[in-house]
Formats: sequence, structure tokens, C-alpha cells
Amino acid sequence: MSSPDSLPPGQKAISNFIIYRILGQPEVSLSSWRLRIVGDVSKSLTYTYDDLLKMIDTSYISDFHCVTGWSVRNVMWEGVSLRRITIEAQPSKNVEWVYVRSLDKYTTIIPYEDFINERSLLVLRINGKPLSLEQGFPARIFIPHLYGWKSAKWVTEILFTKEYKDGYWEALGYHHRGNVWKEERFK
Ligand SMILES: Nc1nc2c(c(=O)[nH]1)N[C@H]1C(S)=C(S)[C@@H](COP(=O)(O)O)O[C@H]1N2
Ligand SMILES: [Mo]
Repeated sequence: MSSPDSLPPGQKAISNFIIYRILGQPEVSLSSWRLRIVGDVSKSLTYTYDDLLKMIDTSYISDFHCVTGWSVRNVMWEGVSLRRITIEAQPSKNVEWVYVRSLDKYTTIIPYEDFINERSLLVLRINGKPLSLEQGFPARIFIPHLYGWKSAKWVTEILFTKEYKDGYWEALGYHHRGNVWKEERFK
């Protein structure tokens, strides 16, 4: 069985993130950037970067795992609890999926249950500094128990929905959930 300190099966520690931007590096304009919470919710919400900075409520140290087999250990994550944002938006009882869209047109899908895990985070700061442009500034998702492709960078829209639909990697055969401890790499 795994001790709290062990890596998930099939992962190896490396010391730095490998930067991925499969659809290229988007241009970020902070004055026009918004995070929108939409879909099957009672209250659609729109946040500016300044709104989110004021809402930072969570920080912890946790490892990051890419499905290609690398992990970065002991990263300090800071941001806004996704559960808190979800409670504000009041999704309908039928919601089962959360579809995330980014500035670069990257998308991913996350099961609602994982999205509202108490550790699931809208990340604004990594290792004590604001996210760098290449690491997803202004904001990215982080869910410690899911593979890194669910950690959408440059996120702009969070859509609550009953219907499953593939995001970028899911359409290429990657798993609908992607739990690292269960090695849910592929469908
Ligand atoms: N918008 C966007 N988000 C993304 C990706 C991407 O290409 N575009 N790659 C994903 C993958 S596969 C991984 S492993 C992590 C890598 O995070 P990093 O670039 O900060 O190392 O970002 C994820 N989020
Ligand atoms: Mo990845």
C-alpha cells in the first residue's frame, strides 16, 4: 500500500515542471481576462483577477503528476477553493460534469465529485509567487489526485453540466476522470 509520501504507481520524480502548451502560448490581457462560471447553475458568475486575489483562501503543499510519468514533488499551491466557487454558483442537483475552457482553446472535463473535493483549487500562486505566464497566469485548475492534463492553464470558463463531453485529451483517448492513485490514464 502507498504511504502518504510515496508517488502514485508508474510515476518518477523530476525536479522541475515540464511546460506544456499543446495549443501554443496564449496572449493574456489582464484587463479583459475574466473567469466565468456558467451552465446548469442558479447564479452565473464572472470574476476579474483582482476579485480572485481577494478570495484566496487555501494553500497547501502537494505533488503534481503528469500522465506521461513525471511528477514534481512538494509544490506549494495557493488559490481559491473550487468548492467555494461552486457553492456560490449553486449548480443544479443533476450536474455530473464540469467542463473547463481556456484562453488557448484547451478544454478538459472533470467529474463534479472530484471538482468539489475540498482540495480542488483555482490556483493563482505557485511556490510563493503569482503563476508565471507559461504556467497558466492568471489562473489554472489543480486537483491533487487527478493527472496534470485536468489542470487547465489560462482558464476562462467553468461550465457545470449533466452531459459528458470530451475535452482535448479525452477526445484522444484519455480517461474521463484520471485518478492518479487508480492509474486512470486511458479510457
Ligand atoms: N491550457 C492548457 N493547459 C494545460 C496544458 C496545455 O497544453 N494547455 N497541458 C496540460 C498538461 S498535459 C499538463 S501535464 C500540465 C503541465 O503543467 P505545466 O505546463 O505547468 O508543467 O498542464 C496541463 N494544462
Ligand atoms: Mo500531462
